[in-house]
Amino acid sequence: HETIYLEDYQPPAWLISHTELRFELEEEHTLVRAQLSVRANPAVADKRMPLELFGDEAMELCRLSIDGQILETCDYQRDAGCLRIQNVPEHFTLECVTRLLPHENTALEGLYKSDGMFCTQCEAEGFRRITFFPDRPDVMSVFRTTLVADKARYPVLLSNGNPVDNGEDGEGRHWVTWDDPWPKPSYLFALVAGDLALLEDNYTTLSGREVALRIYAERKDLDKLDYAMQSLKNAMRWDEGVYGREYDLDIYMIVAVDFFNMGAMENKGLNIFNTSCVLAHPKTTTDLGFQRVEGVVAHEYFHNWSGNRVTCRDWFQLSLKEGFTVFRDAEFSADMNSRTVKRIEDATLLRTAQFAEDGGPMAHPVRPESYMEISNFYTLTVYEKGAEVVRMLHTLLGSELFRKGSDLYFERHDGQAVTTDDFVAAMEAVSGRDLSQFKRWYSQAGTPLLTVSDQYDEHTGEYCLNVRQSCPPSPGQEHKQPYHMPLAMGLLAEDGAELYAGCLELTGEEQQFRFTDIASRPVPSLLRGFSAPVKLDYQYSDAQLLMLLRHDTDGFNRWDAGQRFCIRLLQEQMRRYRAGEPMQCPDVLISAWRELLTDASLEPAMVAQCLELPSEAQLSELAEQIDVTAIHAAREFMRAALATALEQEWLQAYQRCDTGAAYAADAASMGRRSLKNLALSYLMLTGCEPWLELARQQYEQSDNMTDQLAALSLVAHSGFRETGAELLQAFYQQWQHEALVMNQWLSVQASDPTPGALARVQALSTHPVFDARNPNKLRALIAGFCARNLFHFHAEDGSGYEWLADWILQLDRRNPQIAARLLTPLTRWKRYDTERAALMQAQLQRMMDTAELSADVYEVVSKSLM
Ligand code: HT7
Ligand code: ZN
Repeated sequence: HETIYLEDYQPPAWLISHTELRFELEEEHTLVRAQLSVRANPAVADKRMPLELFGDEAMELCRLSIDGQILETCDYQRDAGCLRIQNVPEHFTLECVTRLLPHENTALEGLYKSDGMFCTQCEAEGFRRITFFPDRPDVMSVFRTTLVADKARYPVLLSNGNPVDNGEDGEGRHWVTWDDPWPKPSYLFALVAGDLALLEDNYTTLSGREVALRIYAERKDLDKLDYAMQSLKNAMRWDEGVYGREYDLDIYMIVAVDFFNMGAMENKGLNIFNTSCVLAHPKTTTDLGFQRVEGVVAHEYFHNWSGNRVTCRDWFQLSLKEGFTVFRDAEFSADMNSRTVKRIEDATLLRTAQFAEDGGPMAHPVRPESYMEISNFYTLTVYEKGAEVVRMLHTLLGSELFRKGSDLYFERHDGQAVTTDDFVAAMEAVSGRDLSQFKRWYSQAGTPLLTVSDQYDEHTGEYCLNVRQSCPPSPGQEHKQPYHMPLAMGLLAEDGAELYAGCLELTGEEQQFRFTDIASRPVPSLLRGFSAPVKLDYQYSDAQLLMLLRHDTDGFNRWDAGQRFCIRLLQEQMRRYRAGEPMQCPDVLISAWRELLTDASLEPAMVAQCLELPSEAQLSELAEQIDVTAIHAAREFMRAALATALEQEWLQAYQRCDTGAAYAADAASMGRRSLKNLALSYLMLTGCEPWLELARQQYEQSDNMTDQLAALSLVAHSGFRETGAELLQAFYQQWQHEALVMNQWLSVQASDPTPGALARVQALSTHPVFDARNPNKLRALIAGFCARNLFHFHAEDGSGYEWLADWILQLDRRNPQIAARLLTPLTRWKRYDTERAALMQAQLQRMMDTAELSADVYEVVSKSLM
């Protein structure tokens, strides 16, 4: 498997101004005729460069011609995914006919079938599975596409742009031609053909353009499209208001498909969505699901500018569009819901999963320098850390200058394929600032650590903060240079009064900041709002953390202080557990939580965030060496202790939040439900019958999936095994025909921490609702067990590891992208005790010894074993 390097980038020698495609979609095969208008790139001096087209090795080439002249096999070279033609004229038309087998395409890249409908996924390199093409993001072309198919089976025929012509072809076949006036790279091409139902609406842009909004899904799901439609309209309005960006075609389409490797895809004018990111109905979708739909619909819409109008020069620049777009969707969600809660969720994801990626064998900079398989680089680092990098630019420049920078970026590069340097250059131009040091965020991997200490002189009233930054080595990067970052902070007096609030800029390895006229020793509130994606080490006392939890004016840091305190206590219980000492839950924690729980003036969503203990995954990420058993034991002990000590308060909070109001998908109602279900989870931990009854009642009487599923999972994961089994069966009976609900059903069982977990998931893998060809089902069952049932996945005998490796080997032949993604938990083997590490390593080695691994799995396995 070959490695591609950023430093080897060369501009394309040949450009394609127009691409005309004709798809004959049939049951046994699809014929694709592509006509490309090719011309030499005037910016490349050497006009004798061969024309290089990418095309999947397995794709059948039926005919190839230049200006009508058929090429024989001796006229071109075809090897490993590439077709080269020497001595071509400066301008010509290339015609290429390929024959595809979409119904046999289980990789879900290129053209494939999902539940009987044809659809495509071309990012990153799927177009080369459709036809031979310079399938690289810096070759942008205008597409005209004709789809021909049986009218009864496929009444709906869609592609990018606007429909410009249609007709009947006889023998029950019909055709539609679509024209997309905006030049685009091939990764943004899409088609859909199927028997689909439609929800239609319209939108008038700020400048008065009428846009038809169409969301397509299977007929049975038509009642689940309203929330996505509303989210789309909100996103369109928001992008006009906040970024001054309008939509640019007459139609905006979204299609829901059940077989999809990721969440959704921003194809120009024709987004294709995983059903899990577009369908939403109170009865079948949880609050988390609603929020996901809102966020992903907005994300794909925002790509129309940050991704489509201005795209990436090469795949190393992926974060140019993904980091920026995640930042945009996060700000949108913050504006639509609770800003602080959104920030807490994002910071938690970063600290738990992205920091782990940064510390693992697949660690890479936001702009990677090399890859074997680009699909492996759609990562938390590129997306989430990339978004944090854009957020830091926003913080450093302020929102006005940032908006000017974004305007300039879009104006300078509209219609171009550019780099992260171009993005930063626009920010430099409007601010007059030198951001060259800042760009290290794009080139250096790893999570920086800020070590902060302070001194206070009570005679002079001077307070001094010393900040040291460092960053551990990562693969291929031994030494790191200091970063430029914003450190938002405040100083609080012992009684909680705020003495200072502001934002420091860090640039040096070690810096001192002095504050004068400080009347008494202050408590620093550091890294407010998680102003940089770093780890923070400051030796807070317990009292200081509890004071910040009570009084910090920054909501994020209030929550964070509480979390830091809990982490400290949990780590102490882990130590006790290992030493065979009794574990303890101190009274200070109980009273602090009582205070939060009984303060009805606090936002329920925030209280719920504060009263959730750090997850086992986060505690793992924080550990020097991960002790799965001690983490599980300490956390479970603490949860049980808090459940018993605050039983009355949990009940009161439950009752306060259980308003009896009909379901609403707004932030306040979601917040109440989250606190209510958290309270129920603690009540259930007491093991008392009345709370089982309460949970059962909630299960039976709730009018929404959030409450029903919460009750189900609490009972199913409890010691009340019989009732748990009964509810699981009832749930199955009620929802067996709703695929997305069945994913939840699988997921609840896969994450059940009670004994016998592996046997349960093994049995579920042969259950009729499970389908190993469907990525959502695989994620529910396999990731549900391996990533959300850590105690059992890491069973001492290595059975969890072996089960996962069996799956990876089986899936790799079918869907390499999914196989490589599911592999992640095994890549972290070096973080565990010697015995577990050896067992995990052995499974990786077993995979490595297997012939014909895909590039996807090979890259992850080989880098993990280094
Ligand atoms: N830009 C989209 C990426 C994507 C993707 C990548 C690899 C394999 C399958 C995929 N499906 C979608 C999604 C996004 O970030 O908006
Ligand atoms: Zn994206």
